[in-house]
Amino acid sequence: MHEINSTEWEKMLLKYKFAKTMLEAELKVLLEEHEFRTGNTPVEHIKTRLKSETSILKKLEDKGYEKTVENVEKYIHDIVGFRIVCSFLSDVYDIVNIIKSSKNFKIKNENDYIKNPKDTGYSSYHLNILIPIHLEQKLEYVEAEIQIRTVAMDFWASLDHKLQYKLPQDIPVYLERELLSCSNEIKLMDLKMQHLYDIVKKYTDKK
Ligand code: 0O2
Repeated sequence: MHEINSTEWEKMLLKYKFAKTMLEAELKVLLEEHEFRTGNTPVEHIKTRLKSETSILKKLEDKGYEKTVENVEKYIHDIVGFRIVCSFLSDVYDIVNIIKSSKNFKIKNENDYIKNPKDTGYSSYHLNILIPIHLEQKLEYVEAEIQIRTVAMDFWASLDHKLQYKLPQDIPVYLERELLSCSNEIKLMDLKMQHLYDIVKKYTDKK
């Protein structure tokens, strides 16, 4: 095993770029079909990104692995990253089911950090999928991470990310506690909004 040279980077990143394009197209079709069938628009917005070389190498280093192609493919699960931000809690689970129903990729693993939030207070539904890509007449499965969350969860995660990145050292305990308390308040807000949504739906479904 050797450190990654520039040709290997180019070839590897191309594969992830193709996977991102395929996933964008597939999601567009799945969501439009859902909207057509139900009249419901569950998605507020979608953010996509390819992790930069610098971030990939930093993550490998943080995890204690050598900087090789094999290790990138084995240990970095979010080179292709999608974040789907939904309006209501029920929309998150609708989106999860829509994605799982696709025959065009495999589910590798999933984590429901909404039912079981991280100790930090982080909530989101994570789906890691495998996208089939044909390269040089060979079939390969390329991984992508999809984070699905409500607007409220996204608000918390974005600000938490900003605050933590500004800190030169580990986060102080009292800040940790305050962030957790904000996350709990946001959870209540999501539940209240869901309740209101359910009431509104009862009225609109009657029509
Ligand atoms: P970034 O900059 O958002 O990409 P791994 O994927 O290998 O890091 P693991 O445990 O398999 O590790 O993945 P996990 O925990 O399911 O998902 C990691 C990602 O979730 C993070 O990616 C964040 O995007 C998000 N996340 C997890 N915990 C927190 C948290 O406490 N606060 C915030 N704001 N986001 C969180 P990265 O690569 O760490 O960061």
